[in-house]
Amino acid sequence: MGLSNGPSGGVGDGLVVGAHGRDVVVETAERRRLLCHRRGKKTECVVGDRVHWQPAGDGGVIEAVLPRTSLLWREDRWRSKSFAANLDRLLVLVAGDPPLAESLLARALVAAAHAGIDAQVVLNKIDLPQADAARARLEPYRRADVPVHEVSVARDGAAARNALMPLLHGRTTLLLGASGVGKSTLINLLVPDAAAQVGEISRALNAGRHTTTTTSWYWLDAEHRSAVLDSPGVQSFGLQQIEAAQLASLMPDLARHVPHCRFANCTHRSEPACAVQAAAASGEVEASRLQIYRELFEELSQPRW
Ligand SMILES: Nc1nc2c(ncn2[C@@H]2O[C@H](COP(=O)(O)OP(=O)(O)O)[C@@H](O)[C@H]2O)c(=O)[nH]1
Ligand SMILES: [Mg+2]
Ligand SMILES: [Zn+2]
Repeated sequence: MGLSNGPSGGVGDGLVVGAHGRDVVVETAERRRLLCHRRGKKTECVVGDRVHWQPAGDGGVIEAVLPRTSLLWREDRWRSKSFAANLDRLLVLVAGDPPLAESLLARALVAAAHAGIDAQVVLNKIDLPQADAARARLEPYRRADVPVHEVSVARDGAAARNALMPLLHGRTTLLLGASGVGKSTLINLLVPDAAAQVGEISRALNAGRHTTTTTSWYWLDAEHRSAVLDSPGVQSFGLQQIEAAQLASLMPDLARHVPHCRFANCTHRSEPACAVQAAAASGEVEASRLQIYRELFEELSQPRW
């Protein structure tokens, strides 16, 4: 599938499968790929966006970005970064080695809840002894009804495929995980021509170097119905887009206790008759989760400038 011009004349529909700055790779309705440019703020678009484009020169120009069903992004003090638009699902990949980055996991789940995206966890490397510790730390998430799938991508690829393919079928899924958890190994297992797929997009964007900073798009099937998106190693995950007062409602294990706090505006830190703190004291809410809540609340309460 090479880069090509669209039909001369009319406006086309397309899907953004790569983006860097003002350069956007659009897959047309006929499954051809076209390098488009966007003109200004009005047509700012990210991977996953549906767009209208118009032929221009050798490529195209983005005319309009269609309304999104979702947008997942992270925002820290200085900048915000979009992962992708129109996602159906977030899969957070974790492992026992490197040790489970619980703060990253918790943040990703909060961001997904805020964006209205289904989120599930995949514990990889269950062949390693360190998997036991990770499994134990995932227990509060299981109890909060976050599905946790266990795989060993490198040691039992067939079982991993069988476990994960049904989750990906017919959807657009973002794969997120700290560096070293096995994202690339998993992509290569699920997408045999992954290198060719990402190569075509990065050549179009004229930059191998960009592949490490932008979200990559992979089709899982010839019909282009199931896609998995790989986001470059995420170290920090700012949640400045979220109000501190909203936070507890986005953490399902805490949220179920919130209606029982005495004060409607309870922040669950030191107020009397706080049902969240009571649940933590009784062990119903994991201490680590209340701790993460407090750290995030503090962070989101800082003045913004
Ligand atoms: N033991 C074990 N190692 C794995 C497994 N999956 C991936 N790895 C290894 O973990 C390391 C990091 O994997 P990689 O896919 O590059 O991680 P990424 O940084 O998330 O893309 C590599 O050495 C892989 O071979 C697994 O299921 N079990
Ligand atoms: Mg990798
Ligand atoms: Zn409370």
